[in-house]
Amino acid sequence: MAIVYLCLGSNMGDRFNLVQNAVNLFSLAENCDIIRTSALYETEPWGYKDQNWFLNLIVEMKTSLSPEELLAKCQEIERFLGRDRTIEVRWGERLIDADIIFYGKEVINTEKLTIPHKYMHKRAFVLVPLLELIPDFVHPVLNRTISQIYDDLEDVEDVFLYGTRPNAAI
Ligand code: A4P
Ligand code: MG
Repeated sequence: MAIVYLCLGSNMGDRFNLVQNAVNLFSLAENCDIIRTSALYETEPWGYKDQNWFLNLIVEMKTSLSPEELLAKCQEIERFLGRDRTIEVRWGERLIDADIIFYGKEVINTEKLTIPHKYMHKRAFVLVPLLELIPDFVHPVLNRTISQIYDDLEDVEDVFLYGTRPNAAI
């Protein structure tokens, strides 16, 4: 059994329903038990800026799936919700994205998987919801807590609790 953290995101279509459906599908998945989720956030695009804002949240889950099986489950849920990777650009728009941020304290570097997620320490949209759940968790490669990593962030993109973004069309 491992405790894992997934970051879910959407910036196309009915973003709210897509992330909610993704959480529901993980809760129904065999060998996956959701423990908690963070709040839902509306976040400025990181990376490629000229695209819609995202909705993001973190899901904390207990699972007996291996990291590879969990990745396959993430991709199955993405596909089920309509994601087609063949028409996407890097860091561009997507209906739904489910990334594995942490798998316990494991460090994995294979062709298919990098855990902890390779950009998580640069992304406020990942760190802010993680701060709610595990501020004192020590990143197994950087050897710093989530709070410390967040405090050191440069170029912080805007992150609002869903519904509190000024002038947003909800
Ligand atoms: N892969 C390797 N490690 C992992 C992991 N830890 N979790 C591999 C999930 N997948 C992992 O995935 C491509 C491949 O990454 C997978 O086949 C898997 O084998 P992908 O989801 O298509 O993503 P990518 O290549 O990492 O690039 P992508 O999706 O363009 O970028 P990201 O890193 O997923 O970022 N801004 C805000 N505010 N909120 C967002 O959610 N998301 C992105 C996409 C960019 N900007 C954003 C957001
Ligand atoms: Mg991804």
